[in-house]
Amino acid sequence: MGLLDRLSNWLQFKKKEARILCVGLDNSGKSTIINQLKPLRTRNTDIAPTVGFCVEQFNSGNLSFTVFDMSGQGRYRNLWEHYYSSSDAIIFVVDSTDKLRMPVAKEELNQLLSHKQIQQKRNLPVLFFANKNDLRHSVSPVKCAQLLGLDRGEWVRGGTWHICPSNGLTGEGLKEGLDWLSDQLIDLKS
Ligand SMILES: Nc1nc2c(ncn2[C@@H]2O[C@H](COP(=O)(O)OP(=O)(O)OP(=O)(O)O)[C@@H](O)[C@H]2O)c(=O)[nH]1
Ligand SMILES: [Mg+2]
Repeated sequence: MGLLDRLSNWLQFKKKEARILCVGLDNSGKSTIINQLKPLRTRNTDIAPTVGFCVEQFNSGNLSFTVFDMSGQGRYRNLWEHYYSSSDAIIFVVDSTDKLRMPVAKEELNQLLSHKQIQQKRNLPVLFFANKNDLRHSVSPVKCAQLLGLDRGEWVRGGTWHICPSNGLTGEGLKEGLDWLSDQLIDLKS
């Protein structure tokens, strides 16, 4: 094995750490999704609405994730901004059946994207889960993206986004999203 191969192997196996901020309206499924991402033996059987926020840790591929699972309830949303400066990426969870509150989700997203701490960042990846896609009245990820105005958002310089349909109860769709996020983060951190 040549030196360059050894070096790239070493880089590949070196653990990299990423801090992820998980936000979205209350009842969108954030804690349910994060629970699914944890190893089976550490998963909770009951998920209650989050009070304030919770910190969770898990590994995926070569990345070690620390996730800040924020409460989406109105009275706690002002906590989100305290974690903007230290986040490497954002996961924004949307209840794709909640058409009534899609404009509220859009407004919260726009506030996040236009926040000074976020605007100062470069290349911030934002992963959207169009969650609850198992339910009959869910809208497609394309429609969700439209309703959230993703093409018109004030994206940070070089920042990129991706939207995946997901089912927080079964974990369907989560791997696709996490793989995308890992690729973005590995590129940023190498
Ligand atoms: N049918 C269906 N229900 C889901 C899905 N994901 C989550 N839920 C349910 O949605 C409800 C809210 O889930 P949570 O994970 O507590 O939502 P949250 O976004 O963490 O809510 P807050 O902590 O209040 O901000 C729970 O009853 C979950 O079982 C999904 O993909 N499909
Ligand atoms: Mg929660």
